[in-house]
Amino acid sequence: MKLNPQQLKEFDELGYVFMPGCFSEEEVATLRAEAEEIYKTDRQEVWREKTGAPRTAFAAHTYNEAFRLLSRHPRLVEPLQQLFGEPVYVHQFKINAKAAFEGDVWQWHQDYGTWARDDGMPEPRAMNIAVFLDEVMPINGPLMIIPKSHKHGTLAAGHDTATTSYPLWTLDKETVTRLAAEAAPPEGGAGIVAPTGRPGSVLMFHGNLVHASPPNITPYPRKIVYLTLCAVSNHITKFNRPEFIAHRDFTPIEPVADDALVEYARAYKVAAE
Ligand SMILES: O=C(O)CCC(=O)C(=O)O
Repeated sequence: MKLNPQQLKEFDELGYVFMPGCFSEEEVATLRAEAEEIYKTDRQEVWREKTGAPRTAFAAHTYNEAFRLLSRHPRLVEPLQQLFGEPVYVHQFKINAKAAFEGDVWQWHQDYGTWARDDGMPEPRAMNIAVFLDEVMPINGPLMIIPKSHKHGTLAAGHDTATTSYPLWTLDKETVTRLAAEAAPPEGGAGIVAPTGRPGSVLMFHGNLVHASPPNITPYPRKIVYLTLCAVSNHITKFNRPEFIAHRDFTPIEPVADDALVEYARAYKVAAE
């Protein structure tokens, strides 16, 4: 699958492309069920909120077949090969839980800020692709983004190791206020958007796009997979973080067949009956 000229224009201008209905409910239901099972394990890759609720599960594509297929899916991989003009590899893979009542905040940040400072990634030629596993609503801790903020390069940031269980290079309030004011429509309104939608929706966003998410105090969980793909020639040069957080296998991804997840979901259903 390739991005069309309109999507390429939007990506350049706004820093993101939102694709509702990219995966069917049949494809996503299996991933959702598998994610719940992974959160129950005590693997080192499963990180928890301060309350003990799951926060994120790293690297599930290395030990779970459904997520392996997702990480190589042509609907996610081919648009990035197109944008970067070369093969890509998996830099990071997370299933963020944002658990009902307990999912904690993600402070304002740019992903590339962390990849550059912690992992020595040379250029912002890597991107997060968010795949919604649950319905993402305005009320259950959606991802919030500041359109056009990717045009500002990599901004000054502080290393936040205190407010949540996951260390992150975060932006100060003045910077976020300025960027949101710049992005606000001239007729008035907010300069921050929160794409919402059904499970199976996909959001691709530039590595320098500023984003965050609030806590989830609702009974509705909000699981999102973040697949981070990096251009192979732009691979990381520092190995400070554990391998399961910042991967060191720079082998180009060979996409699987477009129906690989449906086939897996059908076989999974038969096995469960
Ligand atoms: O899951 C979220 O709400 C935010 C995740 C995020 O910002 C990230 O992984 O960089």
